[in-house]
Amino acid sequence: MGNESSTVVDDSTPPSVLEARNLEGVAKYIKQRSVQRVVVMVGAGISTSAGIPDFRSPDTGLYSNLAYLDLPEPEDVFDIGFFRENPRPFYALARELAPGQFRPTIAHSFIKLLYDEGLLMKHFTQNIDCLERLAGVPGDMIVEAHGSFATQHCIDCKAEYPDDLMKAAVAKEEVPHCLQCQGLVKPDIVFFGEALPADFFENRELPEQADLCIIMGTSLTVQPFASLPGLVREGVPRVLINMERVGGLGSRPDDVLVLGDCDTGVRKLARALGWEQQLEAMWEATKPDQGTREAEQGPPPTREEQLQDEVDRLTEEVDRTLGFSSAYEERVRRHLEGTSSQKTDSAEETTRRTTTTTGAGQNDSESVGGLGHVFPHLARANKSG
Ligand code: CNA
Repeated sequence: MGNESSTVVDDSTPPSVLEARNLEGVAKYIKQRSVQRVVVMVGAGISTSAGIPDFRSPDTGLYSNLAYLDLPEPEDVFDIGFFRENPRPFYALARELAPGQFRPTIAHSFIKLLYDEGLLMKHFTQNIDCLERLAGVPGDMIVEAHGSFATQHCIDCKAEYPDDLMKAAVAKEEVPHCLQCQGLVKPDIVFFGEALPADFFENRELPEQADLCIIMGTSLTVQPFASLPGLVREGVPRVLINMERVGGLGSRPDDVLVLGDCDTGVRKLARALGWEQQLEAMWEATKPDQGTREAEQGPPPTREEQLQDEVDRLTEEVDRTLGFSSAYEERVRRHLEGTSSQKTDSAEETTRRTTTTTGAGQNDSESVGGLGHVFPHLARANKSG
């Protein structure tokens, strides 16, 4: 079993199909039952080890950091009504999430391995980072339930917007405007209140045909995606690999709960299947080419530069903590004085309010407080502005 941080929760209910309610039992089931229709369902938690924050993890999740921006609700960053008023927080986030800067995790490679082994029926993802594609999973095996950055349209006249202009806008932290009507342009990511892509509804029933379901890195709180595990037939094992128990998983006799990080969980399952080396080799192949990287980014940092970076990082961390507490104090004070509860209703006012709240008695680097590590470009933007 090794020293995995993951804990297999094995309750007293005897399984009906599995030999045991653990990953060894799942591996035997896969081999002995010639499993061929595995449905995988994932969320932001499979990408956190790539460096992309999820939404809801305490402290590290985007919502705890976006809260500092003083949005009416952190979810508003993905709300179409809010976007119309103020698209900037979304574009700050877009730059962080946009494909091209992150390496797939070993959990993404595990999905590719399932495909190579001929077991994958469909991969349902809520993620917009395209990392499964980068890991080599073919596009027609993936249902991007919440859309992706692959295309973008004007939210008013619906005209398509060119890819190259979009990439440039995201990289430069600019809000792109429609070439035809000057409306706001948004990547075809599904915002709260918007319909899911047709692909989701066309494939939604597939879990009913699955002979195994693997769910990883999701809080299963966003509907209708969260309803997918419930469509898996009784008697078909469902494996949850997640930091926490979610979505009522564990309630059926053949549910297997692997509570811990996705990377450890998939490594453990691969080991039980005798696929460990293949998995590691597959993940290794996702490393960006070292030569190309050096050509693009210059030589690796010297020891002195590394030490300076570490000092800067620690300094930012201290600033961040201080920033949080002074901003909080300020907000409480203003709240008590009854001056802070006004909702702004224009993009300009929202920006101003954020700046006012965060800027009270702080220097520039503190003015984005805890967001520096999530939105470093905001720190730069504030400094230059
Ligand atoms: P969420 O609600 O933030 O939940 C994430 C879940 O993953 C939580 O239960 C965490 O405990 C768990 N988790 C976090 N890290 C790990 C880890 N390393 N190993 C195992 N479990 C972990 O995110 P959901 O995906 O459930 O919510 C759906 C939203 C998130 C979708 O609309 C996405 O578009 C959106 N999102 C996507 C990305 C991305 O594309 N990478 C990033 C942030 C948010």
